[in-house]
Amino acid sequence: CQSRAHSVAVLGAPFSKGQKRRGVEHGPKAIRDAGLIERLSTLDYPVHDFGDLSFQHLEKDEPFMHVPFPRTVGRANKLLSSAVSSAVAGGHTCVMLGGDHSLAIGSVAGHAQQRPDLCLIWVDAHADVNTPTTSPSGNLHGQSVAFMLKDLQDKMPQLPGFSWMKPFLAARDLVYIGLRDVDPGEHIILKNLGIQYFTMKDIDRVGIQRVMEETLDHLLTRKQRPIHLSFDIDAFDPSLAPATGTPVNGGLTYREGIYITEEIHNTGMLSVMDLVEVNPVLAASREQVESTAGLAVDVIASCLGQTREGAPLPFQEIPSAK
Ligand code: B3U
Ligand code: MN
Ligand code: MN
Repeated sequence: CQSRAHSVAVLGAPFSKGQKRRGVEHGPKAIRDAGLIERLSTLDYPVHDFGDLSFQHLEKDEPFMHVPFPRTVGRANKLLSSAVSSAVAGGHTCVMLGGDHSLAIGSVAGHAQQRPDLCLIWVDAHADVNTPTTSPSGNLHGQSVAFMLKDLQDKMPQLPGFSWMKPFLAARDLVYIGLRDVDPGEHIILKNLGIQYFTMKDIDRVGIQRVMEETLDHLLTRKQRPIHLSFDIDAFDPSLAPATGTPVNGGLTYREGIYITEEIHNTGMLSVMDLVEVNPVLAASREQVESTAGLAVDVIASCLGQTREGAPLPFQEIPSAK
């Protein structure tokens, strides 16, 4: 299938100012330490590790309303969007390692610069679609999608740091999977815009197989087009992914998570993915860091073609006895 022909670019984004807890900037290192590059090199395409971006620290960055660090977040995302745009233009399938989920603003925007017809699959306990006005926390990692949606344009104030971008995504080109902690303002947005979403309750009711069938039908039936997968590790149950900033009980099982990524790989249309919100500092132990980061590696490898059935490489046929 199509994504096999591509090379993979890995891009680290050690950034945490989309929320107030420290540690999520160490996500890229934790995921690399869990063996990401080695694992991807067992799959059958070239892997280019582009290293980590370095984000500037801004001395003066007053809150906008109750939104902290708007200029810092805006500038980091501007930098990330150019990096993702270049990687996609260079013919790579791009893997962005966060960092907090505000980074999806730059990642999806940079992807859209090259592939304006992309669609977005958002796997998360949270909808991250608050506007600065509806947000209970003010944190920008809970508002990423609101910056992207054309349909929310008239509800978004102009934040300092974000003049480089314009909303580019239609509500019908987005599907959520795994929701279980949605704020009241977000719920109204999901309903008013008619966004397709599957909560954990939907997964309980119809099963992950049907959820994926409906997700891909919704996004790909009319035409084949590039997929952006934005995967927040807190979509998983906290028993599997404890090292994250805002764990919510009742999340995806390991098998549900991997089923999602296997099905996305099978479309052959995955173009960019984000793996965000791994926070090694918030873990209670080393084991928790390793299990959360190891899970992130499994998710990424599965998106890129690692199968539970077993990959055919390095054998094309059964080796003879001698
Ligand atoms: N919806 C809440 C909480 C939250 C969103 N994303 C995360 N937490 N990780 C908010 O702050 O907008
Ligand atoms: Mn998120
Ligand atoms: Mn989340």
